[in-house]
Amino acid sequence: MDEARKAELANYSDKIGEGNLVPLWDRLRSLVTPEPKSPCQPHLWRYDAIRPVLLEAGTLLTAKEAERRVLILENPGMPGESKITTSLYAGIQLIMPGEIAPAHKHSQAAFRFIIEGNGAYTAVDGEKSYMSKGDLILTPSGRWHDHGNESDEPTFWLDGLDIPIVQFLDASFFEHHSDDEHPHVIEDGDSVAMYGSGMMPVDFEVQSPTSPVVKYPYERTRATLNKMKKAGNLDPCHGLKLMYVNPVDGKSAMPTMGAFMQLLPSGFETSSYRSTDATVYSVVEGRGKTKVGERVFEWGPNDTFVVPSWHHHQHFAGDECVLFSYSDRPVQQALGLWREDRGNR
Ligand code: GTQ
Repeated sequence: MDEARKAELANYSDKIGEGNLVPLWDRLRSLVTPEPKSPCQPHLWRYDAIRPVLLEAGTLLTAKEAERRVLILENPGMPGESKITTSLYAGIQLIMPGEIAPAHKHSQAAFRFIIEGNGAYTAVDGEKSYMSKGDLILTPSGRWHDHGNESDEPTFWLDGLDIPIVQFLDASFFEHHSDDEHPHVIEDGDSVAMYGSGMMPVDFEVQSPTSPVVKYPYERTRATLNKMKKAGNLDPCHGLKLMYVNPVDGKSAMPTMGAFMQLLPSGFETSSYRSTDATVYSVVEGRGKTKVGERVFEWGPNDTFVVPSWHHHQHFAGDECVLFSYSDRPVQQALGLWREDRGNR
């Protein structure tokens, strides 16, 4: 294009810009990309580096003062945005013995994936779920929740929330409870017994797209993985992989976040895989490494790492490994956008 025409088009852009109009021909290639193009970067956070500084925060402010004593895992490709992927949030939360993180509710859905400690709890609408390592506890959108620690050890967990999705949709509401704790009215484990044992109360009415099971205990998850291991049938891309489901409809336990647990036998190498759901991993057991594009991340128990959308990756298990992960897969599937590529590279 000659200089005169370029100047003419630039003039035109300036002129219509005053009316809040923009020519699509300047933007089309960056708006509609041939493949996912994300600011999200692959990254790993070592638990050994987080634990001491989070404990230090434990001496600086109480859980009540902080409301939630959390260090956000912020993706280095999106500084200042409090996101681990473009659509999801991650943080590591600490609650010290005797503390209470006061009751509140918000539109954002959350889960807690327990990393360290035994005997702290989350109460959801008054149902207490006591925490052990590897448990998944759901806090669905709009439900009261408070956290407490009745044990004598600090308790750490991974918080996964759909904050960026709710932000994108401008649908955020938040409220404090009038008391620090919503009255605790239901015994621990009630929801697992009522809805998560292959049976349901006969007149159960679905009131929410989130699973009525509040806690998915690691004991059960691990036992299922052990059974799968005995049965064999390893998937070349995933090893043995489970999805946390809502027993009401067999879909994802949460509508905005998919959660998974996988086992990689000792020495197992996964085939190259990519999918459009950027995925956050939390290492439960074992040591290994993950190759993401040209980068290699070595990980061990309680480390967190993120694989961005549509990045080729492969896992290499050292000893037998168990990996928890979550992503926005149910959102993409509901919208017909989710894609995977099982290799050939
Ligand atoms: O525990 O309710 O990491 O509201 C971020 C926001 C945790 C929580 C977070 C929250 C919470």
